[in-house]
Amino acid sequence: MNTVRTPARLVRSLAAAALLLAGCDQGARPPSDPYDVGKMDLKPAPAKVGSERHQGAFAEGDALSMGAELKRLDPSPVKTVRLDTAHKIIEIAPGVKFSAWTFGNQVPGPTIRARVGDKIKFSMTNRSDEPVPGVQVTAAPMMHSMDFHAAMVSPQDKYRSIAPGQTIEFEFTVNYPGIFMYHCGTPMILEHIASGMYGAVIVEPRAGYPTKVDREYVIVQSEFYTKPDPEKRKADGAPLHVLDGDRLRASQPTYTVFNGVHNGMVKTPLAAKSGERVRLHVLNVGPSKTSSFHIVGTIFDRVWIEGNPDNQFRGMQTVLLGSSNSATVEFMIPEAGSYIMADHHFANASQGAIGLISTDAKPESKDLEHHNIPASAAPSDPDTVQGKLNFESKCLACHSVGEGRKLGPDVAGVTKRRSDAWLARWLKAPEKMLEMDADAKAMLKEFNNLPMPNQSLSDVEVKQYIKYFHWIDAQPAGAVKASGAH
Ligand code: HEC
Ligand SMILES: [Cu+2]
Repeated sequence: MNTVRTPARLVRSLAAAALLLAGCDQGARPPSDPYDVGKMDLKPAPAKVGSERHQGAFAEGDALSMGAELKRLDPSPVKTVRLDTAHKIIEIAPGVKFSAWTFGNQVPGPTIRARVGDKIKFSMTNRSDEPVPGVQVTAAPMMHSMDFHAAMVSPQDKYRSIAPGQTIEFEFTVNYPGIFMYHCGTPMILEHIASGMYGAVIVEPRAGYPTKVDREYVIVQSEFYTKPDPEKRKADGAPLHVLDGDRLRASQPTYTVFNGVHNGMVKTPLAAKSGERVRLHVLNVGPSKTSSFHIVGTIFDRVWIEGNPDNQFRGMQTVLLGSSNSATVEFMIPEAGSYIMADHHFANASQGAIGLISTDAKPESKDLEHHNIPASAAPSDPDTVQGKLNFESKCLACHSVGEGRKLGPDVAGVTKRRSDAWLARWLKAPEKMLEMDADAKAMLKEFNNLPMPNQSLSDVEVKQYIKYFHWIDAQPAGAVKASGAH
């Protein structure tokens, strides 16, 4: 374009520029760079490695979401996060039991949500040497580590490998907004990632997102490379599958999935209503394939590449994600229907990278698929729902619902053998009850003198667990099952 500038205009613009410069001279700051390294925390304290092992739940922290549904941002500027490594048999497709290595006892690991400027206080015990309740076969104990793409730290210090039984602790501040992968960085990294050791950190801009949405979910795409166990071992009566090293090195997955499950979220779609605006945080962890993420029936109004609103595209049909690339996408659900999320590399979709966002979905059941818990009756009262979610994240390591005893008793029927007052006292301070209450003492004996650790529960949480227990006991026998060890 040719704009002819008259001398008068030129003079005016020069004068304006001069004024601006003069403004600077008088102390007015230029617009500040949100990524000014001067304001970043780039000197976190050295990591600590110790031999005291953590024994409670494998994942702990208010900033964690366990499934596709993303919890609201926890307002605390310091996020205390524990993700222990554990070996576990997971079901990646109907009947396909896979010997996985995990963060937080699930694949993908829990999602951490934070805001730019927040400090993450992270700790992890390598518990790969622990027997999994109810399962005979697990992988041999081994070294593991944690590599956070959301951090700016010395990898030699923070991301070092720790031995079974060791605990590592380190802190870092999240300096950039985005959706960042985390994964195990212990050689062979490819094997550790392909075995399930990954998850997402979602970092909001300091001032929040520029748009408002009705729903928010996280989708993690990944590949599994499996073969039937050459030793023909079984898990829960089904043939065990193990990592196929040849397929892995040839980038030939057997399954490509969303949130750890073949056709993840087809049986239990994500919920949305027509007219609503939905935000999806999509991370492709690979380890080796690219995703062409698409939703049949709508258009991405906004795409923030890597989850940072500074990297914005409008009106996109797909978003291309290499290994460890991510995007936040926002779109409308126009009319009633089931909108299909798929990797538009259709070879990948045919391996299971498919899910639904549906106006018919029951919101209460959407988290179930992810936990490998059979979809069954679901509560609707908010306290009961919260009690259930908390139970699934904090208590399933030691308890089941209707699936028999694990390290602790099966909680099905607990409201029939204990009063609410007894349960409240127990949940608040099991160690005190074990000192003075005869029933508690008898129970301790029955459970191999393993005392239930105090779970530091608030009164509200205690009330929610008790409500959930009452809800379980009001269902027809056998209708509710949760063991977390499938
Ligand atoms: C590390 C394992 C562990 C974890 C985690 C755990 N518990 Fe327990 N729990 C036990 C054991 C073991 C017992 C049996 C009593 C004992 O030996 O201390 C028990 C007993 C109980 C009982 C009494 C059951 C009965 O039959 O009367 C309830 C209720 C209970 N736990 C609830 C919970 C809740 C809720 C959580 C999660 C917030 C939880 N537990 C987390 C190990 C655990
Ligand atoms: Cu590892």
